[in-house]
Amino acid sequence: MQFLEHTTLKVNNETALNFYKKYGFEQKGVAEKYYKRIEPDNAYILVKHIDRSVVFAMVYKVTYFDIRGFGEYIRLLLTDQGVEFIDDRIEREKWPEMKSRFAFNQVPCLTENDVPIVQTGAIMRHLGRKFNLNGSTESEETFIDMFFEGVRDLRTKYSKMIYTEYENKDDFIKNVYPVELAKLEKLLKTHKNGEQYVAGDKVSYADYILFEELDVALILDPHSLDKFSALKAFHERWSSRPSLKNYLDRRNLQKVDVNYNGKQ
Ligand SMILES: N[C@@H](CCC(=O)N[C@@H](CS)C(=O)NCC(=O)O)C(=O)O
Repeated sequence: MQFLEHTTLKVNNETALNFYKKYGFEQKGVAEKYYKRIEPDNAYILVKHIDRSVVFAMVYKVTYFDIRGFGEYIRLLLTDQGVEFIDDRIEREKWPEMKSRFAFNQVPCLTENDVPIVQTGAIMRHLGRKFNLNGSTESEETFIDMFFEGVRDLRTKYSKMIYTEYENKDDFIKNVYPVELAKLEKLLKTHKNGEQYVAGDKVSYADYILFEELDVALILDPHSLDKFSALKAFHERWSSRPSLKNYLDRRNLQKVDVNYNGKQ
């Protein structure tokens, strides 16, 4: 997409004319007797075209490990929104020497035109503001924040099990997941009966975390969504979303791990 604009100048002498030509202005004509009190009274009309898509183009880089983890919400959002980004995947061995570059010594980090942003929630909200994924009203925005944080809580419980209590996996599937997923199912249904997006009829940044965590749930237990029809249908809709298709196909092909200890 191009956002062409032009800016126009008028000058009355050759020196000024040549000066502006050096900076990309073209002479488009002469306005006769333009000046009332200046000699010469003719004005050269100069025009410069500005491609705003170049001026405003942001360069994005997502720095994270070569796993899905927290970085995946950001990758999914940018991919779905058609925003190109540098997918910077850190090699584990290089991490110890890199860590101190990041504000809290952790990733994910989104770099936007050289400005680093860390903390997953802050990154997602930032992108939500940039790409209009924050709802249309203050209450929608609050709901989206609330939903996002709720899904993060589920992830925290999941991560604790994966990294520190993997032997409790069956118990987690039987007793923790159903309780947590029931909360999300209920909340999802409060907007358009859960048949569209988290916040109703418009995609928001919370949709990406929900999709990712439902996908992670299905990897842990392919039956985890059987009793949650709204969540299951949501996951199916997002799995076949055209804007994500290539990305998801590639991810499946490459068998990218969900967690860095290889358990899932
Ligand atoms: N509160 C942070 C936590 C980030 C975090 O825990 N990052 C982990 C990977 S998921 C990390 O950088 N681990 C490496 C380390 O701590 O050295 C967020 O939400 O982004």
